[in-house]
Amino acid sequence: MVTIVLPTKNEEKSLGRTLDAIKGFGYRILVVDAHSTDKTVEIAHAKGTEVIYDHGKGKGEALITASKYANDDVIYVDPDMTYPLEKIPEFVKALKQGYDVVTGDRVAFGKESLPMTLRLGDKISRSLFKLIYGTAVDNLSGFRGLSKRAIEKMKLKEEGFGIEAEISAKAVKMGLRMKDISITYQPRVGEAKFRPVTDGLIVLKTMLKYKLSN
Ligand SMILES: Nc1nc2c(ncn2[C@@H]2O[C@H](COP(=O)(O)OP(=O)(O)O)[C@@H](O)[C@H]2O)c(=O)[nH]1
Ligand SMILES: [Mg+2]
Repeated sequence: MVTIVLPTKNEEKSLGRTLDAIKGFGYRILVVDAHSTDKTVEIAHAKGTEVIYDHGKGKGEALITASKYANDDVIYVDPDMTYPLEKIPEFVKALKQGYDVVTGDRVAFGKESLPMTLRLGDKISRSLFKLIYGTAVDNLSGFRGLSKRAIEKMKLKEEGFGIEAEISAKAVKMGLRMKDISITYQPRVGEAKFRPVTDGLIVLKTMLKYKLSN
């Protein structure tokens, strides 16, 4: 069964609402938690959701850990109220049609989809990716679908926020079938974990790393 993976590090303000919004789809839901110190896990358990733990090394570690527990295609999405969760079935449909990497593209949607503060970083990341790999991807999107086949082939390694760039890079290099779905992006509920400079540089380094490696 398709698994929806929700990475959490202190997301008590938004996890409950996220779970309520997605439970009706009937997919398996898996919370991967970084030993949150707030009520995140309590909320997940109260809603009957399966919880597994990583070591808090970062979002990448969470997704890698979760993919070992998934037995089919995976949709992962930040449970921070930023992404249009009602689009999840559209992502699943694309995977079932044979796409391997489905990316929620915030940039393509236009000005309304991203706040000013995020737009510049996202444009830079997208343009650099195009320059290096020849195709534009919303490289910082936290809403994606991966086919079972892609997960097995990619053998993901990046434990931090470089994971998105690793997925995009490997998808292009391995010739996997990619599809973008235009999405909106809402202001975040709760505290952001992405550090613009430190993590931005990690994303850039990751893009270069997988261009240079085999
Ligand atoms: N399990 C786990 N989740 C994490 C970790 N670091 C960040 N997250 C989660 O990963 C998601 C992405 O982080 P976020 O702050 O939303 O970054 P942004 O979407 O790039 O601004 C959020 O749901 C975080 O709670 C971690 O070390 N482990
Ligand atoms: Mg987020």
